[in-house]
Amino acid sequence: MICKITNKKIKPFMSFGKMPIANGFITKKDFKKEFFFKMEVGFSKKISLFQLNEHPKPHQMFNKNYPFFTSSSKGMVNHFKKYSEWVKKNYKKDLKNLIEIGSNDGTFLKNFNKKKINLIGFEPSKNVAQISSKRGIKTINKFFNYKNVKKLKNLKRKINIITAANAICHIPNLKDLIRGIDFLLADDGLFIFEEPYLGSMFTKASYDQIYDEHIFMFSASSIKKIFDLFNFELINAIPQKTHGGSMRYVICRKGSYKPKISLKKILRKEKKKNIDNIKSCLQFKKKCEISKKKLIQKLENFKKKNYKIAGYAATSKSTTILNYCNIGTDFIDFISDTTKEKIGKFSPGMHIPIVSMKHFQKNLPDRAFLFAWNHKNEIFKKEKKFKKKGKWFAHISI
Ligand code: DWN
Ligand code: SAH
Repeated sequence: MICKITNKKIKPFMSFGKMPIANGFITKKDFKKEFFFKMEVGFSKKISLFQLNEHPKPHQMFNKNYPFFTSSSKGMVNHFKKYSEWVKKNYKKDLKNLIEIGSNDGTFLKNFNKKKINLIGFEPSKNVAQISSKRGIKTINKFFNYKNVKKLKNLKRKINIITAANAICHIPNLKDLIRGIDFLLADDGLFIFEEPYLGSMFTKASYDQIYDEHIFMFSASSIKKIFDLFNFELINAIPQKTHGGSMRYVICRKGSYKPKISLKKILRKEKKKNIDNIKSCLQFKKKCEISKKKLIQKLENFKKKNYKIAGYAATSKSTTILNYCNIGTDFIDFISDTTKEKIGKFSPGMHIPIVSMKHFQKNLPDRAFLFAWNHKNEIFKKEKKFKKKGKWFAHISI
């Protein structure tokens, strides 16, 4: 495989096998034409970058039927309110122009005053972009890439803040993304984004963060090394609790702001924990293999006891767990979810029926696989009735 930044050859260190589109919820008539790719991961030593080898083309994942909506979790709606407040508080200059990459249904942008700030969302998935437009947010239904960005000639070097959340790791051509940022960002502008954190994935062995959309798993070390190559600079990294452990990164043009002292601490910690080198990847690989064996044993035990098992929340992450561990309807009767676009369809690859939350509540199982373990507080609060009958479990400790 080839590193997507350095173009150097790297050897994949692990394969998760054949994978479908993580958000490719499917109807029976389409089973035969389902798309699969080989999901292998590699690590670029030079820039400490954890990345997928093969992946589907962006429009195969992000199109008019993208079934993930940021507003599907109350916790995330609250988080984006706080994130917007942090941005407003931490940008000490006059905020005139702000662009969000991967703005989805507008959950983040709606927190800003559009009368005072020129707000623009870039969102290639048409159905979610339409929701954001209906909320009155200027949304460009296109991929953020240099070709599309350079059409915004009047905004050249005028954008004070470019933000993103859980979107930059979805963009395979990072060099092109940075070219777009370079075109738009004001001289003293900031590029602020948060992404699932490689360090958290390693600690928890939450390998389900790896799927087609997540081309990269970033760390502060990798982000620093990547942006250094393009005359930009990482000046801050702030850990976040979202999505099971994320990191917020702040980037500026080289030399335009002073890096925070706390950043040094994070980089040192990553070095100490080998997050900046392949050693941690090899440990992670072992952890994944053990986790897979244990999960299958657990499910077999449940079956021996005649337990009814259901899945809770048809997350993108669940696609990796189910396909890597080869878990289908032999173990799990159904997966319940709140998203109407997923209900009535089948899970990608393993074809487990997706049902409503009402179905879950009427057919409480003995054991429920919490696929949205990252939203556990929100879910446990809602599902007190289930707790009286059954127990939650997951592939990681929850
Ligand atoms: O990076 C990404 C993150 C931000 O969101 C995307 N690539 C895709 C998506 O990942 P995910 O599907 O793993 O996201 P969540 O937020 O862990 O799960 C969302 C799913 O969970 C939705 O289908 C809704 C469902 N859900 C539910 O059924 N009941 C969620 C909550 C909170 C609930 O109470
Ligand atoms: N920011 C939201 C959505 C994350 S899901 C949140 O944190 O909840 C990833 C989003 O990025 C999807 O809505 C997808 O359509 C979008 N996306 C993927 N590639 C993109 C690109 N090149 N430019 C802009 N958005 C992109």
